[in-house]
Amino acid sequence: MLMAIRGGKCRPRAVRKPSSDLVYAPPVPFVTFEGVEGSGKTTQLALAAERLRAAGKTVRTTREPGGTPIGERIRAVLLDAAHAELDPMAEWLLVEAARRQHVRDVVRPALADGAFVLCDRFTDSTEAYQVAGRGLDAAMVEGLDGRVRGGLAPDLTLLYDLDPREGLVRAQGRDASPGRFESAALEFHERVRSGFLAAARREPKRIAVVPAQGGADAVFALTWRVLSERFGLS
Ligand code: ATM
Repeated sequence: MLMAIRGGKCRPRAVRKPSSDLVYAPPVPFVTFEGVEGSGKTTQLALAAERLRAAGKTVRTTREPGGTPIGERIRAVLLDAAHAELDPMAEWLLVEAARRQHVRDVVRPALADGAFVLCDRFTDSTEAYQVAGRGLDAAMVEGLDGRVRGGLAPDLTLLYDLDPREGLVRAQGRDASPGRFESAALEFHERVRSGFLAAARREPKRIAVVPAQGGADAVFALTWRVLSERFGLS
């Protein structure tokens, strides 16, 4: 039987498709990188990919929203600061549309090919941004999101935790013009951070909270410690 690595142990990973038939996914990890704006998760993902490749792993990096030609177009709509009037439910449905395409066209095929898949944001961002941040109904979001993912869940999530005030200063230094999420009020970003931390409290085995205040190298030492312990790498 094919096995998946989770919580340091090998267990079968059963994936329930919407049609309710069970398939077994290959024994390779699906790792997601989460955090508030400016938390440094994208840099950590790139460093992790480099280190894993140096260790001989096949690695596929990707992101949400995005990762497919359709998803990248949806991303542009979502991030455009000119779209200030975008309705919260419309925003969520765009996120889910991009995710559906991404899971089908990128994540599942890469896992099937035996690649280590590193994804910049995934379903925890929906809980943080759309539920905690925008105030959408948690059960509604969870229900559709589960269908969209077809039951696919990360084996490990690295959550880079940072005070959003610091993150927004970092992001302003990085981006020429602020995007639609970056332009939201500080209180919104504080709710997003609380949403991420609530998910981490609920799922401590899957979500590793990494303090993100330090420089990229210092934070990467923590990233690598989590990855190497979880997946038995040296
Ligand atoms: P990043 O480049 O920071 O990952 O920005 C993508 C944005 O997409 C992010 N904005 N900020 N800050 C949050 C947003 N997003 C959601 O609102 N819900 C989601 O489910 C995902 C995956 C992303």
